[in-house]
Amino acid sequence: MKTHTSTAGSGITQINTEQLKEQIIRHLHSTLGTDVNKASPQAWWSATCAAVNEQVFDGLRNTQRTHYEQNTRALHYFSLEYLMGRLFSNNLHNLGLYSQAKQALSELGMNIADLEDQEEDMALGNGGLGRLAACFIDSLATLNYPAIGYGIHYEHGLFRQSFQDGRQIERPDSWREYGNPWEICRPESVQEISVYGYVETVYDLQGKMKKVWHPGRIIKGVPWDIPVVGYNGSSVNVLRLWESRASDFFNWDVFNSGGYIDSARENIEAETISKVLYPNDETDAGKELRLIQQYFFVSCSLKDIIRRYKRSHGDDWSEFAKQVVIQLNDTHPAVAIPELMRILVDRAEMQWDQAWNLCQQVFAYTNHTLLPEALEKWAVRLFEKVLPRHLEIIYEINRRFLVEQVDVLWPGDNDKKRKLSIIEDGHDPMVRMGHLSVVGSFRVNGVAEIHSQLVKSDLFPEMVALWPDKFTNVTNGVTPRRWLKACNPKLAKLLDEKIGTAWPTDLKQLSKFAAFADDAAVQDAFMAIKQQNKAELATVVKKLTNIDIDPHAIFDIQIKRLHEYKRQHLNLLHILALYRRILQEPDYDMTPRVFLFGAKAAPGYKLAKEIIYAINKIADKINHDKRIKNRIKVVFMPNYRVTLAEKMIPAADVSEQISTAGKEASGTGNMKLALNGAITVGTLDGANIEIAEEVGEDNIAIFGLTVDEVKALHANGYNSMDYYYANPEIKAILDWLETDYFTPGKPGELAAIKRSLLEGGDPYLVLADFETYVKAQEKVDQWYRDKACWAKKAMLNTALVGKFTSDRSIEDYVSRVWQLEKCAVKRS
Ligand code: BZD
Repeated sequence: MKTHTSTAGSGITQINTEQLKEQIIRHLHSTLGTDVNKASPQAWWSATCAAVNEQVFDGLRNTQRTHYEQNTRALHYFSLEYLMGRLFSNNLHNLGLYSQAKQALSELGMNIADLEDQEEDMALGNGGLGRLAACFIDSLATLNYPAIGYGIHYEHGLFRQSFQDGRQIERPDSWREYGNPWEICRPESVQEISVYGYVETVYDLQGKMKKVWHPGRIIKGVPWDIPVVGYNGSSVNVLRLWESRASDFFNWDVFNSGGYIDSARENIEAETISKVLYPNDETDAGKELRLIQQYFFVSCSLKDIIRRYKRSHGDDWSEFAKQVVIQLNDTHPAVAIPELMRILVDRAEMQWDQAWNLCQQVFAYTNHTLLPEALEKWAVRLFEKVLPRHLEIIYEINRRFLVEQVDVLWPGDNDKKRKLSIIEDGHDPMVRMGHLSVVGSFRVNGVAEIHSQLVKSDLFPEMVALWPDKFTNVTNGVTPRRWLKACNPKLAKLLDEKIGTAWPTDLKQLSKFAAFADDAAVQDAFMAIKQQNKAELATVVKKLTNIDIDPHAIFDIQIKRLHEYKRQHLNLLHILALYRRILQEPDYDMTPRVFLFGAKAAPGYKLAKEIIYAINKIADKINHDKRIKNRIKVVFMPNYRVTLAEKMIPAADVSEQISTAGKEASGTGNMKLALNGAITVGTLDGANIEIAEEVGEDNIAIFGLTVDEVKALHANGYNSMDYYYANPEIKAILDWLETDYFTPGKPGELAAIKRSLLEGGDPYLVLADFETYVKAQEKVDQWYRDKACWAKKAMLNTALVGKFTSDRSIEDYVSRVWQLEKCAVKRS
């Protein structure tokens, strides 16, 4: 019998297969109350998690003690979303225990893959922004930076998607219905927060004015800690998520006065706050509950930070900005700025200037979007109702900003004041959260080079004039532990053999793999792995959709949220063009291709849902059309999520990154797919530009208008009708959508797409980019015909995207924004 021993690093106890087996059985008995003969897979999974947690908690204690003893400066990442996915195999990999666990379980008669499937995804996020937060906390722990993630402990994460007659159906996600082994409740750190009510102006005995907020409701925040295990067991940091509960104090009052029902209602209302994640990405909901969610987690988190600070510094605030830096993941947590001001001015009785100075040293803000509809604004009346004192504070921040900054640089310029004001004027005045975030932060960053440039030139040009040094870039990245090592074990093994095992924490090492790009034997090995991954995905596809796909076809994958700017409908028009060509020319020569989609549409986003419906209907028609001879297959995978991404990405040949230039801030799926050897078909948008720089133009299929061309086209008046009449293929395809060809007996069911592209003016320039897109796809088809040529390009993609590790992003944040020191964890 082989006995592996863990290679885990300093913070974690080493353990071997035999010890792991003993621990699993012990937990089956004493934690799960069952035994090996009758335990369900769920019980085996829980027992294994409990065994893993013995190592995790060890690391957690060591890390927390070390940070406390060393009194380290720490990053506090504020994010409304964390899209964690599953933690089981990730924690095993990061502890260096995966192969031990696999062997231990196998000796106990269990298959590790079956146990992995027992776990629900922790889907507490919508898309890129939430997944980025998850990659970042992985890298922070791996790099030994003291950091804590703060967010909301949603009872229901992102909805589960299924299709009924091709239409998206949403069902609630109950990810922790039967408990979650990875989280620890911390009742000792409960916080209470206030909302609603009114503000009273009072004067003390010296005649000094004070503002007193009399809240209308008090809510309890209960923290749940999720250990974040660094790779090789370096540090174990914490993700602290707040759950809302009714405050005991508040409710007993009502209860005692006989208002049992009222008390129950208030309970429900308080608990509603952390009930569900808002499923809108990009467009903002603007609803009262969302503002309360934002304030709830921000206020709990700030109080938590201050409690910890006061433990070592008492009421002396002089070290606060040295100890604490807070990153705002988009504007969603920006209410932290007035909240910290309130705590400092109203509670700690600090002078305004001193408090403001402190705030401006503590906060930094990441922008993730330029889409106008996604720039968060709150109606002043709503703010006043929910957070009356904070609105006053925002007005004061704004007044001083306009007088002391704007009017000094542009004296008497009311246009500038109107543009820069945190309060947008109008019949329904609004609080602009982006403006507030820029004014209240010491640093502002975009998430890819071009995006950061556009943040400066198009979004906040005057703010740049005021504070040129405030603005910087940090290009996004992804963790190679989850997105290569764990999800693509065969490729990981090949890399280990060819370039050594340092790449998971030093991804630039991958460039050594470029030396093998012309080596026929390595090409064969690389392509054989891709082939096996494709065969495995074909099995998953069959199981989920009952569609047969050929693993020898090109696997062309578009996985991301459904949004017009991401242009899944451009992909669809290309599919229709190929289909039509085959029908018109039965011997049309093309490499067989499987088009795979994975995407959720926001439940209220009508056109996005119509696009899903159209893809499903067209898929159904094409997949059953014998004349196609399997040259095209179309699959819409239901319920796209992290776990499905982990199965699709290793199997991709082609990565669709086809947003309108200037609209996709960065993208991170583009990085994951290239890392796993997919060739990008993409526009010069977001991080695609930097991927192209890294892999070289021979190894990526770039098409479409550039950002400048997009701007020029809009400026000169874009008319999509011109393309409709000028290109017979476009006309035929769009007209096709109006017939009942894909929806027998129901003509017009797919017409919404045509309408948006013609009458709707085609805001995302689908028709303008159609022709070059089709050409790029033809080029890809030609490339694929030459196996050696394709293998080389695919291998070079893997080899040359080392820049896009989230470890590099974190080091960029550290040097450009956070100024943290690494802290090696000592074992007790
Ligand atoms: O953030 C995404 C951008 O669209 C991507 O280009 C970028 O790569 C990632 C990470 O920086 N933005 C989002 O995912 N945004 C949201 O999910 C979101 C959620 C709620 C409200 C508004 C936006």
